[in-house]
Amino acid sequence: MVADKILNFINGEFVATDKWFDNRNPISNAVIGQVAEAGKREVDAAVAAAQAALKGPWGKMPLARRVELLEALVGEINNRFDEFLEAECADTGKPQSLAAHIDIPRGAANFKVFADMVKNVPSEFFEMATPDGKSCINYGYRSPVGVIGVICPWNLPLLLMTWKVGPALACGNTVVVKPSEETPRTAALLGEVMNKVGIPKGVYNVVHGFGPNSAGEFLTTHPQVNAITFTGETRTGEIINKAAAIGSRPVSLEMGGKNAAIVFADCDFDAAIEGTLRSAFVNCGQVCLGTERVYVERPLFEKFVAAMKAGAEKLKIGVPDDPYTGMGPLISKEHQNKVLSYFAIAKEEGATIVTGGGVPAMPAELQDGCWVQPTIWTGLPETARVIKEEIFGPCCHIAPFDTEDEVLAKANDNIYGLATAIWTKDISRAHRMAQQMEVGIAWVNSWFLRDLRTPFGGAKQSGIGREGGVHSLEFYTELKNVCIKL
Ligand code: NAD
Ligand code: 6OD
Repeated sequence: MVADKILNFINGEFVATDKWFDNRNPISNAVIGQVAEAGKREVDAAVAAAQAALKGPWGKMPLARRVELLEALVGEINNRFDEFLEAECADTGKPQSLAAHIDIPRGAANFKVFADMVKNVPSEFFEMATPDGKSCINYGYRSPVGVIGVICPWNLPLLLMTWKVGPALACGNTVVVKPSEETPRTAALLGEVMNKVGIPKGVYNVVHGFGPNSAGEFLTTHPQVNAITFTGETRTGEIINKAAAIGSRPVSLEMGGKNAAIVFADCDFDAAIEGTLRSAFVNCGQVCLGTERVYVERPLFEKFVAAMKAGAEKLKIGVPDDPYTGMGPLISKEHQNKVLSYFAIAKEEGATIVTGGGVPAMPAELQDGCWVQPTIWTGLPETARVIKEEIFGPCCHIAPFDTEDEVLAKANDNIYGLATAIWTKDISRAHRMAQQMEVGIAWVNSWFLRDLRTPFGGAKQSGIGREGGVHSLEFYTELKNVCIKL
């Protein structure tokens, strides 16, 4: 059941405040709940609870017990799968078929993978001869960093929150989470799960609110927060990076992208179309790794554009519980206005609109929803704003290319460097291209295929740092060298 009052979760208790903001469902823009906004007082209480848990039961807990509790969390998320699904779809409007396949299972898997990781990860060891003819040994010992401030976006709310909270807790830290103001439900629901499985009070805290002069700013500027991990827009990441500089606190920033797909004429055509349709339109184009620029080798260009158009026009736009829905709404009216403004800019810049470019006709009860059409453009110069700037909607520009050098130069000519998808059957070319792309993640003949042991993060203005596998351990632990003279 979707609750209509969404509360902060501090020291194991649900906490209301005297300031509320609306929670809306993007399919109709209807208000479906009220969220208690955390002020300075609640953020202070959450950070104090997290510090106390660190020095108390959580900090003193043996690793094996911590791992058991994290595994129990996975079981309990799965027991309450339908509640998480309903909450996530109420906040985002995304198709249940998508959230049931990606958001909720990954929300659980993020705890399992990092519980396994901390159980099994080895430590480095060196032995050295000493001048007195004896020796010493050195080994690396990992301690938690402390209280981690976790600032989350709205596009994959549970998945991207637990992607941080899973490794943070596995490494013995405590957390204060600030979900996006658009998507507060699953973070709050996870508080119930924490209590149910017996995670000690204060280990997991949630404060709701906005960024500036609200919970986000209060949390990231709090001197008792020992490290900050953030996912969101690059502009916001820059503000958080400045806040983290006070007190020299570590930051991990996962930020915006303007990802290019590169399609060679020798590709598996059907796979390239399926992958590019998904990377442009899944989650209504609101995936940081999604493709907004597609470069297609000239002999394949016309056929590729025609197949993309057909695929986009086949997508059923609809509500979450319709099993045939292929695409839901954008997250909010504000974001709809932003995406539509880029649709207008594309027109002004002289784009050929292959398909879409507006708002779809919807039934009366959904007319105020945040809908846009899947949109494809061609014909723009590389300098066009819709080719340079992140839109974060269901749209892409498709351009032809003739040579590898040409396409590499175009694909890399952007301030962002998050991800790419390269489609070719030539394995040497695949390696050559992947190695020269200025990105954190290069997929070949696939997209969003994730092994959580691998490094994840962005180059250039797409991010600072890597998480995933042992790279998460680097961020969420303080690595100490212990040197013992024998
Ligand atoms: P956003 O930057 O607007 O908000 C993200 C979070 O930051 C929210 O919780 C927000 O309340 C908070 N925030 C805003 N201002 C703040 C401030 N001054 N201090 C502290 N907190 C503040 O991003 P969004 O609109 O929620 O998400 C979409 C963006 O996220 C896109 O740019 C997308 O590319 C990016 N993203 C990146 C990744 C990645 O892994 N690189 C993943 C998902 C989304
Ligand atoms: O799969 C992940 O771990 C991850 N961080 C995905 C990010 C998607 C961005 O929207």
